Amino acid sequence: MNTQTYSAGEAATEISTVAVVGLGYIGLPTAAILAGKGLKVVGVDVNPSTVEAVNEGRVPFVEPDLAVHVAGAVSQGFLQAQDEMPEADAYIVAVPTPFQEDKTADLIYVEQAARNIAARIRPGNLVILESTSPPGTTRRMADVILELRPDLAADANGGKEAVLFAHCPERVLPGRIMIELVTNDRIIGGLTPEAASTAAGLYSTFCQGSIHLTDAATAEMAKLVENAYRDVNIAFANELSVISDNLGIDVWNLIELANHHPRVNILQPGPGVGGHCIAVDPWFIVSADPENSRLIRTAREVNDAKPGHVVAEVKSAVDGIDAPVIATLGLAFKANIDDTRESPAVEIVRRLAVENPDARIVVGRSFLGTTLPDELSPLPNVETMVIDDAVATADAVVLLVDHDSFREIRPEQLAGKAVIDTRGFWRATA
Ligand code: SAJ
Repeated sequence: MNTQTYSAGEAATEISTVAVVGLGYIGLPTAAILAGKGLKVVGVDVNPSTVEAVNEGRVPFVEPDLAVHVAGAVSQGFLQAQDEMPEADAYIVAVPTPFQEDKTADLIYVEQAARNIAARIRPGNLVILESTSPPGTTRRMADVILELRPDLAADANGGKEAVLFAHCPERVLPGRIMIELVTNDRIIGGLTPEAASTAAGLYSTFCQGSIHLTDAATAEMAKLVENAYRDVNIAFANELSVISDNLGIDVWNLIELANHHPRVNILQPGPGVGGHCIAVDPWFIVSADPENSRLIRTAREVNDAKPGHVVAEVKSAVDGIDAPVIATLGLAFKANIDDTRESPAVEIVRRLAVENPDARIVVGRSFLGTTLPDELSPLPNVETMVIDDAVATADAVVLLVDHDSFREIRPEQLAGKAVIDTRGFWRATA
């Protein structure tokens, strides 16, 4: 299929009802934005507390501006949530696609959504997969539906009536979702050209960026490639930080200087790479072609090894202190959000606690308050504490996430303590 591009507002849609399947970090913002454009949106989720929260106009997680969109859409009657699949003109599937032990994608939630859609779908309907998926998943989702509905086909042929299937990968950055949903360009890959252009019509109701049309497998791969590209670049920065530590060089200074070159733009090292996207998606490429994905695999391994490097650094900082107190700041996978999925910060705290049973790990309260993630709550030597007390009581302070609120910690509070700043956070304010 040739690549075609739509500009904002160019395509039209006859779709008036949309079911958004999965009300998580992508599904709920998308549902709220579509509802804000006057489409009738039903959000479908298996979690009763999510359904209840949305129907009360509340959001179950922290994302700037989302709450106001959801509350407005629900109060005006354009958005409601339920656990059953409704009939709709279009279905948007935004369910998790986790990876399994062997790093291959687990498509169980996509397949379950497909089975539920099969029971409701009518000729002419559109089904869009938004979940990040290995190449071939949109086709597989269509196959699950069409096996259950032999009266329908992905292409009108043999007397069957057509339904439309497309992949439209989400590309928004957590923390900026409500802005980027509207302003980012989108890629839409159809199983047929008609499916792609019909999906473009739906997305053009809110997307102000350009919408680029292609086939489904290319769209699936494009999304994986975007995140693998970022992972490889972060791995470069993380590898530099380890080399610099060994050579006694300040990596932040080094990167800042190198980035003055007009064609060099090195990213920032950190405690590792987390989140449900960049830490996961590159593996889908590796499992699609293990032999030829050497760089992508190595980047994953470099980033996954970074928490171990931080743990070793902290251990050496408190070496010789009897029953040390270690304050850790931040548990989320990145700044100013409450999402701890695949978070290197959680992994570092867990390992510090398990590998140093005599140490007390005090987690400074930020986005999660007094709640510890499941990986940490059973550990006897981990507790939360208000930030000032955690810092005051600690022998070593480990900054794991660059939350804005940590700016309130004054330099004199850190005096005389070992400071392990994995983000170059305090250096930036110096
Ligand atoms: N990180 C660094 N150094 C950096 C940048 C990031 O260590 O210079 C770390 C972060 O701390 C975090 C991880 O990488 O642990 C990922 O953070 P991120 O901000 O790079 O990306 P995500 O996971 O929040 O969102 C990414 C985005 N993809 C790209 O930028 C290519 C987003 O656009 C996607 O929509 C999202 O993945 C997704 O859902 O796939």
